[in-house]
Amino acid sequence: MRLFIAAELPSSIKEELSSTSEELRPHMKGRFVAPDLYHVTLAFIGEKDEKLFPRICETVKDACAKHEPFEVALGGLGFFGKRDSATLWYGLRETSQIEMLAKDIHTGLAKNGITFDEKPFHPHVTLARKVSINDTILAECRGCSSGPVDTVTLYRSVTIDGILSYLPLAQIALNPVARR
Ligand code: 2AM
Repeated sequence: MRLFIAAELPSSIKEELSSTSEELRPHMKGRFVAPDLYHVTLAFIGEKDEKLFPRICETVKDACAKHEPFEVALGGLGFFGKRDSATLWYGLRETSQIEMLAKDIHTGLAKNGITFDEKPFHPHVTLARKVSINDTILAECRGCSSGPVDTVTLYRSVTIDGILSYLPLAQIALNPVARR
């Protein structure tokens, strides 16, 4: 199973991402992500045996129990990779809480012997892949919506008939009384 752990975004942010995507399409060629797939990856675990599933779930539960729901806000557009075949994303502002949550998940995974992609955490939402970057449009775009993150999902990534989909295997709520 190809697995990753992600923070769910509030609908206010997803709606802005979806309408920005529609505005960008005529200006940047690429494979735009369907709005129902928008998420912020907290840890990419990759291919793992099914028998590790309970251990991964427990790790996510333990980390989520230590965190209250928090606000995130959209920042600006950016990209990874080459300018003619880039991954286009929206960054987040006010990232200290999502960074602490990701850090606790990473620590738990490592402690429980679950390997994951250890590239530095850069909270973002991928809007499109294989994009030709248009600098003017990139600089003009600035997100304005914000909203709460209150759920973390363990996803299985599958491609069926060439169509990528993310199947939620477990949804874990953040803990409203974590700090009390
Ligand atoms: P992306 O949004 O930057 O493309 C499922 O593939 C999710 O895991 C995507 O959100 C993807 O990030 C993220 N991810 C992080 N590291 C990855 C890796 N090494 N390979 C594939 N996906 C990765």
